[in-house]
Amino acid sequence: MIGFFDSGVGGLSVWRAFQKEAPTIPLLYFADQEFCPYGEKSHDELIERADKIAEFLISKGAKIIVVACNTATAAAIEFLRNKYPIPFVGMEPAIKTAALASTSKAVGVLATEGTFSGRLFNETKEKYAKGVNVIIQAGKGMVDLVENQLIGTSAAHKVLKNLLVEMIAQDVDHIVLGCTHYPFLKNDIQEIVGTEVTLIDPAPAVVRQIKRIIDKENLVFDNNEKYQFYTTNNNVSVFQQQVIQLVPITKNNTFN
Ligand code: DGN
Repeated sequence: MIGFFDSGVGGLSVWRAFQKEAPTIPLLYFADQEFCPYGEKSHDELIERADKIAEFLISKGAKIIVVACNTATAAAIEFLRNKYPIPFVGMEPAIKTAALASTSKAVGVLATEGTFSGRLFNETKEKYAKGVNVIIQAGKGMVDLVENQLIGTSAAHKVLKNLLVEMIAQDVDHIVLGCTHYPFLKNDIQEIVGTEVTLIDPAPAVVRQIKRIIDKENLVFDNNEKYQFYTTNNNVSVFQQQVIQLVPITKNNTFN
């Protein structure tokens, strides 16, 4: 089994990309909704949560863990890799892809404060975005839009319009969706910025990395298409509705 975790349902954007490519591998998705959002939590708090969740996923049989959250990756992936013997795949800040593809030499990055303050983001920006104007914007309120099932609503439009003003003014031609919740708002964002701006979802690159690890480590799964979903929120039926709305696969699903 492969374990995925995030502060909430955002990591399902990575889960769905992997599930589409490898539909027979059993997957366990863990949403830490009781502690959502992760964006403004301290690195120490995030390490503590990631540690507990990894222990749980390994106890359930995870052979790989995907940290399907940019904020938790920034805070905790080194800790997890040092502590546990299984491979961990984290989220990559896709600035390199955006900077290389940009012709206007202006790119936008939407992510959480936690991601922007992490070493990974700043090193990647230094290394790969020289000579490119990188406009960063913390996506305040965007996680709530996805968690509260407000995708495609006028409330979503209002929040996003304010957040995107600066990027539009600076003439960006690519925007990185640097939080796993954000790809679920892709249509809403595209409507505001126009189709000439390319939105970059890092999920496909992460899926390629998971597949490389499966091959390299010769990992074998029992191919039973079983999907398990866990939440730390005590309202499992709300979680179930959220999952079905975002990744409408109802076959062989169990919820806890
Ligand atoms: N989905 C997460 C991320 O990719 O950063 C966390 C967002 C949050 O909890 N604020």
